[in-house]
Amino acid sequence: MHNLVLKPFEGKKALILGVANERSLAWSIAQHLYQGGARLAFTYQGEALERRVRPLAESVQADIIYPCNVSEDSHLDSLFAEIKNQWGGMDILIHSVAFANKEDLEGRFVHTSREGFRIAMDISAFSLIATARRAEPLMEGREGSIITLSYYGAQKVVPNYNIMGVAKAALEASVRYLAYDLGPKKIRVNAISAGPVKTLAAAGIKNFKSMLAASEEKTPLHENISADDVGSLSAFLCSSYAKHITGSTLYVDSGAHIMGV
Ligand code: 0WE
Repeated sequence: MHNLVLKPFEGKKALILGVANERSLAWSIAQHLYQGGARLAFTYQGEALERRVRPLAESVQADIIYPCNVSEDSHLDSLFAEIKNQWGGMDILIHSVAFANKEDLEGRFVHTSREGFRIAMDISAFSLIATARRAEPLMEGREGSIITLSYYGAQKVVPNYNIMGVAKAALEASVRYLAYDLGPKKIRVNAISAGPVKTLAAAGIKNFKSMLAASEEKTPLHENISADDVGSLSAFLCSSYAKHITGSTLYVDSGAHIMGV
């Protein structure tokens, strides 16, 4: 039996991609890791987001705050070089990044363009492979944990989620193949499939408010989740309590995914 560990992440180094503001799921994950004693690194994309991310990162004494566009191999190379320089290695990778063109998140899926498909798959799915590949040598001998964020639209049709559903399906499958590849290195790879939360990624999505209301109705627990629920599941997944959990997609959705009608 275990005792409860007060600082489960003491001495651990965590890289977090995808904080946009204080409502971000990635920010809640960061706070849980920080409270557990981890040292943190953050990335941001562009100056507008830098102004949001920098104060948050400083409030948790981040060691590294670095620009990174995940569609640029050169950005990823310099990010991981910086981590190797400053930390010598890393233990935790949080991938909380997704993008599709706004016009591909409404209307008919059959109208998805080649370029819209490419960009959604590149930023939302390939970026996990690209970051995991660079994290692998830095996690050598350290029992690493990699977590990405998914959504139920990967498994079943959610109207208007469209190309993001296809990208999240590719992401969840990538989690399994990465878990297989990195397993011998004792690196675990998992996805968290979160219920809808009002974050920046949800802003500007048509009828999101009514979706939240409908989703609350339909869940067995009759309540929507919060970013904090994603943070606490991440803390569990990064801890040794989850040492034999890999390749999984875990739902934090108040039970929504078990429902038929
Ligand atoms: O994965 C997501 C959304 C990710 C996302 C959000 C945006 C908004 C701004 C990806 N690309 C963009 N592109 C933009 O220009 N979610 C799980 C939230 C979400 O998005 C939906 C949902 C839900 C839930 C879109 C349609 C229907 C449901």
